Amino acid sequence: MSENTYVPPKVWNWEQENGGEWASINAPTAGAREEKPLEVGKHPFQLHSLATPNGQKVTIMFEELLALGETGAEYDAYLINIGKGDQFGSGFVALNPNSKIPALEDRSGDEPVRIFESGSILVHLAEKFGHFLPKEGAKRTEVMNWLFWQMGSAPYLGGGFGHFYAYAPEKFEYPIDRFTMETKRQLDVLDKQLAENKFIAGDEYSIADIAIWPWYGGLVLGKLYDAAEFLDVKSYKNVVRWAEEIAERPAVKRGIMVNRAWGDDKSQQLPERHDASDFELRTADKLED
Ligand SMILES: N[C@@H](CCC(=O)N[C@@H](CS)C(=O)NCC(=O)O)C(=O)O
Repeated sequence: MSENTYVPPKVWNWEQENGGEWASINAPTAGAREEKPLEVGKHPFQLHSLATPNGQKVTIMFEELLALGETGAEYDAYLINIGKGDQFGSGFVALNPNSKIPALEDRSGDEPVRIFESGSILVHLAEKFGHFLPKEGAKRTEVMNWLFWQMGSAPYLGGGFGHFYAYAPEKFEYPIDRFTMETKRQLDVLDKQLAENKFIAGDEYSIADIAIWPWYGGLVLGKLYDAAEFLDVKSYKNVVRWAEEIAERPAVKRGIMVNRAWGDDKSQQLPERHDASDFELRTADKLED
């Protein structure tokens, strides 16, 4: 157990420089920090996001809908650089008062509709286009069960395990132990479910898979927090089988490129997407030439 001499004061005070990654953007207050309108493109859907796991859920969903021939799902995807604080611009805050990506505007109807929280966005799109969410009955409930499971569980993986294992300024044993235990428990929940089912909610690919894969699929495929060995992800064989299968879907391959603007392989980054041809013509390697 690490030695700790911290005694909480009677009233907490914000010390801006706590040294952790993201310290420069985190604050205990909400609301816009600067006047900054959002751009508006030509398509019915205007997405403002970043290719983190939460952002990837939505771009995968759009690419899956387009792959099914739903041309009404065309979208403009604009980059929100959360490291630079774009999420605190007035235009973004009007779309999502919680200042977190992903945020979507649906301009397909008479009045624009704002949608924030990735789960709400997935349900909105699934209902609008009639795909990846059964319309009624037990099958719909099971998809919703797992969709809400993801929303409640991933903060322990990202904000808990990922934060203390990868981002905190020092390694503290207590939180790493606590959140590793919980992350492994969650992986075991998924492993047991996927031992009995091809996809998360049964026989069919659904928004539950689309929500869970970027987090837990990413983790077992070694793409999150450099933690695959530490968590012994290979032992979750059913999760690995499912994650590898979903990674091969062409729409998933495209979806994870959108709003990505970091990493070594620039051919796999499409910082903004405004047209299907952008995957061929406007990846970061091509924009540099
Ligand atoms: N529950 C939210 C979580 C969104 C979220 O945490 N987004 C992160 C990136 S993965 C973010 O925008 N962080 C910026 C910040 O906290 O300032 C959802 O599912 O949409």
